[in-house]
Amino acid sequence: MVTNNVVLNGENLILNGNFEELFTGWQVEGPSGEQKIIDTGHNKCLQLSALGRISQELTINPNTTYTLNFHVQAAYTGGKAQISLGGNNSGTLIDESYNNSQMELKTITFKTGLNDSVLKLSLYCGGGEARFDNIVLEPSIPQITSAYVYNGGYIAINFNAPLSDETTFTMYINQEKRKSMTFNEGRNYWRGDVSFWGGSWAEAKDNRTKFELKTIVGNKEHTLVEFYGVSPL
Ligand SMILES: [Ca+2]
Repeated sequence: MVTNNVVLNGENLILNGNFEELFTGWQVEGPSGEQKIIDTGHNKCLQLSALGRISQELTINPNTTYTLNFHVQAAYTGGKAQISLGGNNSGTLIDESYNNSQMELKTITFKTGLNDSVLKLSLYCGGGEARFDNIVLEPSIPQITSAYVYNGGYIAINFNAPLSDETTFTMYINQEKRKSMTFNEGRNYWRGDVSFWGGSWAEAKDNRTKFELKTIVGNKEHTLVEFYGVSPL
């Protein structure tokens, strides 16, 4: 067995979630001066005063589980940093507040509604001053721990956790789109003949053959893993 796969990093759906490009990608709401970017020289973060609010709208898939990671801080005692997520059809999905006085990493996992196609993320302040940084939104697709060819014609794909949602994957072989398969919620691996993905045994046995497993993230296709054909020993 040869594991020659390259697992790629997830893709952040948020534009400029680390505020290194100031307010690029964000809609600034509320009175001016209530929202600013603090620059420590090697990192920039968002600071909101009581009436400050910024938001970003994103294309998302309906009925899909997403994970939002972010750093947050309520800079003064009694202050609150707030984050809300709304679907264009289902309305408010999440509205959370945080009062930790130091920057901390937080995670929210949520599912979009059946008829949602746009998600609005809002950051605001419920008193004192709220700071945010490193906002990352990704679909909750479990990481692929390995993907490879074995016995000259079979493909194995292993996830590090069961799928949160029914998810469609598409295989590209040598840059050519071949076949898609939809995996059920709860599945955490796949094994089968390369032909299920539209490939041949000759391709699977050739170590120049490049396999790329992709899925739709937001509104574009994203490569989850790359691996190559393997000559049987
Ligand atoms: Ca930053």
